[in-house]
Order: sequence, then C-alpha cells, then structure tokens
Amino acid sequence: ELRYPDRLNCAAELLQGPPDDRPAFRTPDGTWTYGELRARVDRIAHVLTGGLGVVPGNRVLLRGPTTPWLAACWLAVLKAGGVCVTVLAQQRPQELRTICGIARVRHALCDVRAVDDLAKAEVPDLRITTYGGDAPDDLLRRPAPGGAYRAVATACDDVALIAFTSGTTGRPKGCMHFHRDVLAVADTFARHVLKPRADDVFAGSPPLGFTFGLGGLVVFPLRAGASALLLEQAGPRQLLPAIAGHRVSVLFTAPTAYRAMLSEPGAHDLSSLRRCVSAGENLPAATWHAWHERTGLRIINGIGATELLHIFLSAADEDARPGTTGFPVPGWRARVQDAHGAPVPDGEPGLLAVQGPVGCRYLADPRQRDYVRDGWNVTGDTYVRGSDGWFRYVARADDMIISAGYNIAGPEVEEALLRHPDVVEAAVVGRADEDRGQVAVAFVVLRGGARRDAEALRGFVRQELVPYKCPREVVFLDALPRTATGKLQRFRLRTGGDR
Ligand code: 3SK
Repeated sequence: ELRYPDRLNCAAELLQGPPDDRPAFRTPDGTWTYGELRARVDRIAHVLTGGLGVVPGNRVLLRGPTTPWLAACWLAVLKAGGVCVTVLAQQRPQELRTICGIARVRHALCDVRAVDDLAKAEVPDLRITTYGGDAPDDLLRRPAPGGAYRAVATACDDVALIAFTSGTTGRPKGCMHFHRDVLAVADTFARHVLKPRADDVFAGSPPLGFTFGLGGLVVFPLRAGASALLLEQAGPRQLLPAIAGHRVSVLFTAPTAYRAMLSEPGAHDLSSLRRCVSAGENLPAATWHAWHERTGLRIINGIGATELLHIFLSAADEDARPGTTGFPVPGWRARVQDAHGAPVPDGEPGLLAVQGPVGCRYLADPRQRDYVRDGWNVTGDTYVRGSDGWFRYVARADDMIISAGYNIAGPEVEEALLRHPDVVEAAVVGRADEDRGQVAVAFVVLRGGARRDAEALRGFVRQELVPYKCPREVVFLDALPRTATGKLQRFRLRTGGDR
C-alpha cells in the first residue's frame, strides 16, 4: 500500500534528490540541469507569490507548447501551493472560457506565442501573465528575490491539479487530483511496469496538458531522477530523428504515432530505445507486431484515463501479450461488471471498473455519479477478462454496434482492416439502418499510392472475421478526425461531418 506523509508538496518531492549537474530537461536547443530547473522553478514561485499575488489554493491556468518553461511553471505553481489547471495549446477561446468558468481560474501563465486565443476568450477577472516574451512584465523578466523558495506545506490531499477532459465530445469535465496522486501514478505504473533508470531519456508526443504527457514527460522522469526531451513539435516525423539524435530510451506515444513512424521512409537509429509505451487508444496486435519486427521492442500497452490521472491496466514489456492490455498495475484492482455493478463471469464482455490510489473527482459535475459507482471507477470501456486474468479491450461502451441483433465491436473490425498491407488507419462506426437497426461503416486511410478498392477490403475482412462483422460500406479518407490529444472522434464519423 502506498503511504505518503500528511504534509506533502509533490513538486518539492519531484525536485529533490538528483545532483545539480544532472540533466533534467533536454530540448533541441540545449539542456537544463536539475540545478537550473530548481533555480528557475524557485524564481517563478517567488514571482507568483510576490508580484502576482498568487496565494495557496488559487487556480492557475497553464497554456503553451511543450517546453521546459511550461514544466517549470507547473512545478512552481505547485510549490507555491497553487492548483494547476492544465489545458492544451490547441484549445480555442470558447473552450478556454468554459474551462476557466468551471475551474474559477483567476491567474494564467501563458507562453507568449499562445496568448492570442486566451485573450480572445475574454475570461472575466483573469490575470494573464505571459512567459518567453520581451515585455518588461513577462514572467521571466519580473524582478524576484534570489535564493531558494520554501515550498508551501500542502496537505497530501490538497488538490494539485485540475485536468480537463471532454472525452471525444461534450462539456469539459475538470478532474481534481491531489498532491499524493501525482506521486502515486509514478509509484505504481512507472515504478512497477516501466521501471525507469536515472540514465533514461524520456520523450514522446502527448502534450503536457494531457495527463498522459504530463506523467510520461515530467512526473515519471523527475521521480526517477532521469531526464526528458521536450519537443514543441512531436509528430512522428520529428520523433524519429529526435530518438536517434538524443539517444531517447523511453518513448510515450499513441498507436497512431507508432503506425505513422512505421510508415516513415528512411532508416533512423532506434537502438537507444528500451521502453515504448502506448496508451490513449487501443493498440491493435498488428501494430504491436510491426513495431516488434522493426525494433525488437515489445510495446508496453496501457489504458489510462484523465479521471484516474494515468495508466492503471498494463503489462511489463517482458510479459506483454499483443492484443491485450494486461492486468491491473500493482496498487490497482480491476474487474468487469454489468450495468448494475454486478461482476460478470470471465470470458464475457462488460464494463471495466477499477479502484486504486487515484479516484475520479469531477469538479462540480453531476456526471460524477455515473463514473464512480459503489466505490468503483467505471471507465466507459467494454472489456473481457480471460480466465487467465488478462484484460482484453473490446470497445468504448458507447461504441458497440448492434446490427440485426449481433454485437459488433468497432475496434475488432478495425484490427482486421489494419492487417491489410495497404491500410494505415481505420475506424468502424455504426450507422442507423431501417432493416438492421445499425450497420457497420468503415472509414479507412490508405498508404500513399494504394488503390481505393472497397470491395477488395470487404472481401479481406470476410476472410478475417465472421461475415456479419464485415462493414457494409467502406469510405476512404485522407485522415481520421481526432481530438487535440489524438483520440478518434467517432461521433464525427457517425454524423457524417467529415465525409
Ligand atoms: O487515454 C488514456 O489512455 C490515458 C493514458 C494515460 C494517461 C492518461 C490517459 C487519459
């Protein structure tokens, strides 16, 4: 069982330990050592509580591309006892205004390059302070007393972070996480599954406004005394040379990016990699095998949730079984239950429910009652637990297609399509149909130059799966619609918005 002291400031914990000269953050332009990081965090914390008047408990919005300065602001707000409200650089004025309203944000620290949309949001009484610019009142240019900043003695269950999720649609929900939760995800998933070393170099594509990225690029490396390469542009095209150039050893990204890296031309040296983590979406077995063939590495698949901060179901790479997610991360419990909360037998599909050191706490949102039932966090995913204890993803609970009484799991058909050599991306959704209730429609992105032959693809699926799962229609797209965190927006395909 994890135990933390009653008084705990997670930023102070993450920053203590490594010697001053050890690298903490790397960028294409240079390296910040732990000594430099500590000094810059302390300076920002002095400015926050001095000139800017931030007091413990204030909610501070953080917005900007993935840079060491954004990470330093995150640590400084926490050290000063504030609450970080993390958002994505891509979020637009209307969403920002909604988020600031829900979280009652009064201060914002914003990369000067991302300030326009925040200003346009016209959030009442919001004090915006930019960083990285030339203005004399820029956060990094303001006068501040020198010397160490003494961390506010927050309680371990004081809120540290409000992470927003809108899932793939809907009004954003703010998930509150405590100081102890931030350490708990490092002391469960990272410690027991990832097993990082102090000489590791972490990198990845998820932004710091997504808890997948915050964990993988800030919390886990710092907790291990390791370093992270922070890239403002971290698409597959940038990641491949960055892995080679910076000798990245731990990679965090999503299945789509693994597939995109596999289809990039050119031979990049990936020999420095020793751990590859995939989350954010289901990892098809075909992608796992293709990456294994290319690199010899066994991807660590995981499922996490903003509600639960990070990954709770996974398997260490030596145990990984392609096509499954694994089992509960040490410290977590998981089961599959029906709509009334009763466990279903092994081998049958049902709703995934988990318990662990972190729980869902929506800020002022009645949807809390749907997510937490009888002490279990019901994630909204349909899963099967095998008799051997392995958990296998079926679909998002609301993504099951019911056609003439048959249940079709979109991801299973997507996996089959992805086994076709010409298919790069696939999404299968249900479309209303008078005769059958719903029929499956496949949206497919093909490799450049491949022929758009819907009948050939349908024939391929019929060879792979029982015929009733074969999509009725195949639609070819140049790209699938995704959220800013890379999640597939199935509702846009269902409503035909992208066709
Ligand atoms: O979406 C996920 O699977 C995820 C993974 C890790 C951390 C956070 C999230 C939302």
